[in-house]
Amino acid sequence: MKLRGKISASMMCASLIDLKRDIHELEKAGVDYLHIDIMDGVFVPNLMLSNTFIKAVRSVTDLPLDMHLMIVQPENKIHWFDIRKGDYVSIHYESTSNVLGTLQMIEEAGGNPGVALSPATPVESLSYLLENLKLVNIMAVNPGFAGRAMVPMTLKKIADTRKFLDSHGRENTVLEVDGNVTFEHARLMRDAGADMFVGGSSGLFLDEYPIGVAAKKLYDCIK
Ligand code: S6P
Ligand code: MG
Repeated sequence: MKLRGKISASMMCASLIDLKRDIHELEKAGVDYLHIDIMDGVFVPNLMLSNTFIKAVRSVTDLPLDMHLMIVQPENKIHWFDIRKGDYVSIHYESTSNVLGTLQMIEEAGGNPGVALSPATPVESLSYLLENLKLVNIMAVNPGFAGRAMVPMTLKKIADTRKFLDSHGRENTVLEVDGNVTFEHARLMRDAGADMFVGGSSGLFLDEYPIGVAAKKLYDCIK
């Protein structure tokens, strides 16, 4: 059975000046998670968000977080983060030689562990991690920036991932898709088997619609 389609709002696309206003609009719109991209300038060529940012977010909302760590050696940094029950915390498969150990650390810290796969990383990388995984984040763009175009193989990769998870008895592992989630792409990604959609500059923080209207349209695409 399909999991309910969920939206995880990409906070690097929110207004840093009017962050509180945007978070309250996201709450009103009923988004499921706040997606927090953490970038270290090494794993990806960009610096973004931080544990201090998370603290600020926590001071104005109880929404659960969906942390996406794009940092090298995450195993040395998991303890920096305020991880709470109900949060997802994903590390990149490509970011450490100790993927399994880091997932175990996330679980011990009270979070739901996830693995993100950059576009060129095969789905089969998940083979020996499935028992420790609550979420797989399929990157639809090369990680590092908002506003990039979807890599064409993404829809096939989502379908392959869903098939892979289901054939290993992991129907309840959440399949998240991150990057260039437009309304049109969201429909296709949903049909391919995605459950959680990162709403960024393509489908949630838009010039033409307020957040509440965009969220409603996006939810309509992922029923
Ligand atoms: C990219 C990052 C993403 C972006 C999101 C932006 O490295 O992991 O979470 O914030 O993809 O969305 P969009 O619609 O601008 O691609
Ligand atoms: Mg992300």
